[in-house]
Amino acid sequence: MRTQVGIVGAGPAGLLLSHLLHQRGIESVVLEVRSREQIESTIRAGVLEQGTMDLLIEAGVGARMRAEGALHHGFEFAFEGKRRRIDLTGLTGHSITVYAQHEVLKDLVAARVDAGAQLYFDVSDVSLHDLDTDHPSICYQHGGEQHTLQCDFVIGCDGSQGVSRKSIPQSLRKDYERVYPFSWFGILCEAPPSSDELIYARHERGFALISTRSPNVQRMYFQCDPHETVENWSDDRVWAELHARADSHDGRQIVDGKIFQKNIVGMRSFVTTTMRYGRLFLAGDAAHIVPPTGAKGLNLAVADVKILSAALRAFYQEGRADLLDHYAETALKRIWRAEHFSYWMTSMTHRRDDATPFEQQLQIAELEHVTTSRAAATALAENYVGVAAV
Ligand code: RFL
Ligand code: PHB
Repeated sequence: MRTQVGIVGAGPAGLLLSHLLHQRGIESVVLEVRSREQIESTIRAGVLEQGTMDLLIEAGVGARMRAEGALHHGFEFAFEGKRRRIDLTGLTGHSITVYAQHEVLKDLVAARVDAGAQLYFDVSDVSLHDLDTDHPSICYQHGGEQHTLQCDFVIGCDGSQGVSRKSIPQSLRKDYERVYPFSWFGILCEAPPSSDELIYARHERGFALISTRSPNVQRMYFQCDPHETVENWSDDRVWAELHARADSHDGRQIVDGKIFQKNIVGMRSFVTTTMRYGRLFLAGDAAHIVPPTGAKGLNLAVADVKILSAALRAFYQEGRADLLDHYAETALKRIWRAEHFSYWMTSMTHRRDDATPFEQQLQIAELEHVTTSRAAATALAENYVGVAAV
């Protein structure tokens, strides 16, 4: 089999790239190890930046997001028993939409299937070959048979554990990493929203985040030990912890409900600046990871493929390779901005067991500052909505 662009992974990066390339007259094949049902039901991100929404709408896959997603014009920080609002729209003129990642995936899969895309789920044994030549290929198993896909380019959109990044020789790769000494315990529950807007809470017991999915389903997280297990946490214990961390002294309380999913998410910052190796390009989590505190991961994946689709269009339609040559340099500006923002939001709001009382007071001083200084709040808001200068 032959195609122009072979895409490994049908997450947001791979599916959106394949869709954008199709709209620019470029053929692609997407290979995914998981089933369609699995990718359409895995609970992950929830916050879409304005630029992500605009691109999805422009690409014709934003109708359901517009109808069912919730537009948010601000969020709150909870600390020292009080709540302080960051007026995203007032400070930046932009907003965010809360719309679950797996709903974005359903919309993208439907659009790709409608267009007759070559999208293969349940593939296995994916390996990449001849990447440093102009005729790379991808070998994989599907339907009990061995296949080889010849292509002009291979795009690695296979997330942090995929095969693409590992196919770049370690000696050529420049990687940067930070592992945090805590994780997030996440729940989904049947309850009305606890608040009109998201709440990021800093408490001496640890961080908590009150998010939402729909008028009837809420998403909440609290910082936990990385060795914690879901079995250790009864529903009552979860609610006691969330109340302790996120309720405010003026009587505003989060609303309990029936918990129907619990999971634990690790926290890591990672960047490989080697986003290209010959005819292989990396996009999304395959190239970089952020802790979820800044809500940037999905948005960065979308930003990467926007740059990459324009570069591939210039290559095929104008015979220009310069945009491809500059892909990593262009993408890394936004990536490092988001890496810093996510690290900073995490550091300002999470408990560290080794923090001295002095350092704990610094966290509170910083939260006071970003919630009272218009200049500091504007900088934070620009980063959160995704319009910070890079
Ligand atoms: P994905 O989504 O991991 O997709 C990669 C796909 O590749 C497949 N794959 C392979 N396919 C073929 N061959 C192989 N060898 C393969 N190996 C893997 C996988 O099965 C998968 O389907 O990467 P992509 O497309 O780069 O998208 C990145 C985002 O998914 C990720 O950054 C976000 O979910 C991060 N994130 C958030 N991002 C935001 O922008 N806003 C948020 O509010 C937000 N909240 C979150 C998050 C991530 C979380 N978790 C679980 C880490 C909240 C959480 C809890
Ligand atoms: C979510 O709703 O899952 C969510 C929201 C904001 C974040 C991270 C996750 O920063």
